[in-house]
Amino acid sequence: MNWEAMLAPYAQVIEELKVKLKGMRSQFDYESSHSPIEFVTGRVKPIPSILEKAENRQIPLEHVERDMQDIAGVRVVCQFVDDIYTIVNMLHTRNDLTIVGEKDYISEKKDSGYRSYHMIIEYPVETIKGIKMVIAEIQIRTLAMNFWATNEHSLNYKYKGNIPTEIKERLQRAGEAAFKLDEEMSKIKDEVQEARRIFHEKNK
Ligand code: 0O2
Repeated sequence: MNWEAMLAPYAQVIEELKVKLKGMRSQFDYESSHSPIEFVTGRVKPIPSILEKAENRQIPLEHVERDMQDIAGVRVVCQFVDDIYTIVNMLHTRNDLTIVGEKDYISEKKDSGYRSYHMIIEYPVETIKGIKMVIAEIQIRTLAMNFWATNEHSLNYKYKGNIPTEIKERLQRAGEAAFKLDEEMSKIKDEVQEARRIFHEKNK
């Protein structure tokens, strides 16, 4: 399999989605209104991770493009939980992508304690051979959820998926604390937004 050639359209999708999402962010800034997007990142899944996931989930390599939905991954990080649903609703109205799946791991967290909103989209990308429909995953989460998930991901990597029970329990507690932080911040959201707006206006 020529992985580089196969993955090239995925890299293009990520770049295009990043430009569009960052564009949304700038539009909110120009209007001096609260942006539901704090920052956007993206990555093409590294080839060793694709191979490992394919093996774990028993996906034949010829079906990887069809069955592995996070080869192209874009992450949108927000300040507040409400912002996540604002972005979800905005993505639903777009004509340049089709939403083919959604998982709300916020209202129902994963057993690990993971919280995030996942959207699986189909996105048409122009290649030298014509239009290719590429599947990508958009993860939308708050800063607090992102902090938790990044640390848990590192620990999972370190312990090869078998995090010791004591650390797992700490992670569960940290996950609940992160959720509580999101809840408390939501309650003072208007105050925080007003403060940011004043700061923004002053520094224009
Ligand atoms: P990477 O690139 O290193 O992050 P599915 O289980 O397939 O039906 P799901 O849960 O949407 O549906 O997909 P999957 O494959 O379990 O997870 C996709 C991605 O979501 C993961 O990518 C992670 O980025 C994130 N994720 C899911 N569950 C967890 C979790 O418990 N903890 C953390 N930290 N992240 C999670 P990968 O494959 O881990 O690769």
